[in-house]
Amino acid sequence: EKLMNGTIVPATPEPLSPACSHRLWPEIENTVMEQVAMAKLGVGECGAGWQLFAEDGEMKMYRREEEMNGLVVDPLKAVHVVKGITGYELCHYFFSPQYRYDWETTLEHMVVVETISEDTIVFQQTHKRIWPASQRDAVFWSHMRKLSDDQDTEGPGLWAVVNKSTELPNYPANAGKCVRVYLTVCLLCQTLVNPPKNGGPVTREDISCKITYCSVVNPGGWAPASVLRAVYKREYPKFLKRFTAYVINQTKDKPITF
Ligand code: 16C
Repeated sequence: EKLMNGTIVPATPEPLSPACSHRLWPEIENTVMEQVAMAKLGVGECGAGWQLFAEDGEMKMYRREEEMNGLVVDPLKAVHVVKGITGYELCHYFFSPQYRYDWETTLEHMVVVETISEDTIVFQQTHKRIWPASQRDAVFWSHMRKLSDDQDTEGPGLWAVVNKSTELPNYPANAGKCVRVYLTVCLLCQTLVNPPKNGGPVTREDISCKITYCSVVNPGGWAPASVLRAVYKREYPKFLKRFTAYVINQTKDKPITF
């Protein structure tokens, strides 16, 4: 930028996330970069062994059977395309605590433990019990951000929410009746715009969103493998269908937010 007196000043850099001075920041930064890079890879590109286990219209869900110390930790990767909503809108409803009980059916209780900044929150959640295992809880940071889209720098870009388990002295693991689960979750959303032929304003008819949802949950303690696999085969498709339908419903009469 050239000032009136002729001085050249560099263009304003992208503002840093307000969470950048927090103790968790280096981990958040590294995890977001790693998770987004993984999410961008197609199932064919990110290692062998992905099996399709659920399909419904545009939605496809893959898992890889994996165990760690005798516990099922199968990674999940889901892709979906949904009409009428943007990546920002999906991420906003996924990230924001005030909507969580509306769409998260496995949830029993949620507490915001720390608000690090507008885009970074630490949660404690208790989930419904799966018989015959013990009830589970999770403590995780959640971070939402806009990413630059390499293919289309002028476009609405990419939005992501990354959730990752963390430790908090005030919420020790396995202290009460719950066993602590350890999760790493990434929701990556790319808005696709079909410019209207008449040159008119973009409506919800002209937009869609390509979603990638990746998740790894370590159950943290004993749970029968067959029960666990049966539960996630039912619960992940239910989550993605219900959550996307919820966002469509919430936004249908609101202006589009990119
Ligand atoms: O990503 C999702 N939700 C986010 C906001 O809540 C966040 C939470 C992830 C929760 C991860 C699962 C925690 C354990 C759940 C226990 C299962 C309860 C099922 C009750 C059925 C009556 O990232 C959307 C998450 C969608 C969750 C699908 C269910 C995944 C089950 C994975 C197996 C967990 C091991 C449980 C061992 C008993």
